[in-house]
Amino acid sequence: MTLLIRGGTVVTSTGTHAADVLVDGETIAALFAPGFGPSETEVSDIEVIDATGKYVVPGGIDAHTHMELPFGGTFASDTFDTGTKAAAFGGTTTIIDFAVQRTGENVHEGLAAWHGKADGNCHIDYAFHMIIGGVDDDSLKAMDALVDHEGVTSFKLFMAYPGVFYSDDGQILRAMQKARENGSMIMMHAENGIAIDVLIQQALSRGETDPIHHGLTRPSELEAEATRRAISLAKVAGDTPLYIVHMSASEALAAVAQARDAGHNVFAETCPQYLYLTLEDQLGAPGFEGAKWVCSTPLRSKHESHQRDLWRGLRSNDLAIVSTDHCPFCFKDQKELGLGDFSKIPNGIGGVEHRVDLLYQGVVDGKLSLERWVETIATTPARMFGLYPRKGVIAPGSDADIVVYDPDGRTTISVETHHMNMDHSAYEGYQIKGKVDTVISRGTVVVASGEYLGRKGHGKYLPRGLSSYLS
Ligand code: DUC
Ligand code: ZN
Ligand code: ZN
Repeated sequence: MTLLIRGGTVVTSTGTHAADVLVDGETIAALFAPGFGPSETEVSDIEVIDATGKYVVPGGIDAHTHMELPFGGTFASDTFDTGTKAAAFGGTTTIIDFAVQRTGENVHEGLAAWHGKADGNCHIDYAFHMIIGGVDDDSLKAMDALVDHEGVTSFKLFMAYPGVFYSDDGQILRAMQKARENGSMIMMHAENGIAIDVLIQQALSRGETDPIHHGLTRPSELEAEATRRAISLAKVAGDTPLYIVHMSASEALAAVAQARDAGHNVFAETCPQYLYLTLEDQLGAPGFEGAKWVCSTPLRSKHESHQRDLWRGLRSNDLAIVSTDHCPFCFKDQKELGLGDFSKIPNGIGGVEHRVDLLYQGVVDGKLSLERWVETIATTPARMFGLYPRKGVIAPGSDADIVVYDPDGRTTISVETHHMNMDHSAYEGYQIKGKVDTVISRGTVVVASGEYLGRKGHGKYLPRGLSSYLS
């Protein structure tokens, strides 16, 4: 099948220009100056997509999702089937999910389990990072094997969640030294979990059980402290590439900016929830309502500078990527596990369907350029995690993962209309001045005018190379 996307404005990380895009099979064949592409009479079996007045952008890459993650006595409520379909609706054509090794488990078995969940169930392409929940001789050896043979080239460690995923400083240093040897990236959940657990116990003993105390017991200073410590350990390990996930705090961002200015291989991402939602307005909602927004790192105070600084960090590239940390839990029976004790609320917000739209709203609001929108949602994730130039760019030879985005369309986010397996929306009622019009995954139209045309099993596993940003 040949597709011609005609009349649109192609946006890439480096510029915006009118062009027609020809897709042959699963890949992009050519870009033409407007009107210079083939006509219907010249090519048989050609489908023309009229993109007049619309942007033509690379399919979104969400580099941080947790389908079916076991957490807090339950599982994230999206399967690879429901979650990747929802992602496609929202203009995301690749996810990088986190396979899990928990303390005491075997890394290879953890990865195999993740393949078992995803294989044959995905609507869009997918890749894996690996959570290393128990750094020891075996898991360090497994890191080499994953880089060399499995296409897994990034490893997440946790400075939070003692007893679950937590690594101490010695374990972190060893994993960083290993990553330095094999060229992979260390991704860090940077919060001082030992200190946080003390604050949680003190709050609970004072009878402070509401969801807002989740945020109050995870102060931004403890995100910053962990971020600074992670950077120091990465330096000591030989300047290991370090990627701080789900950054929410100004002080942590300042630490990353300082390290980057000094020339270190330090990168960071933020997520839409930290750009739009706040401790007071969401986590502090009356009664138990705030449980919907319990995630870690937590939402920050609107009376502090965090959101302003995060938007600025996105513009300056101190924040390289916007991912979702998609980790949905239903309110009923899942978030409710923490009724009367905020520390038992499963941590996570679902948003895989809304990232492209929510960041486009940043363009509308004058906080990001169009090119930077594309860069932070697609191109940089591809480069950062070894998928470029197959993904993340509209160029001949790249996979035909393309979104036609309508700046004149309107999107209202609601549980009534979303496709994620969640009984509420973290962004209920949010209005976006833009709309995903058509979504193409490897040359197949999977969404057109709100209608779903894709299929479970279309999505393929993407073994990844090393990051393009590292020598
Ligand atoms: N943070 C979350 O909010 N959920 C899953 C894991 C994490 O680090
Ligand atoms: Zn995390
Ligand atoms: Zn996460």
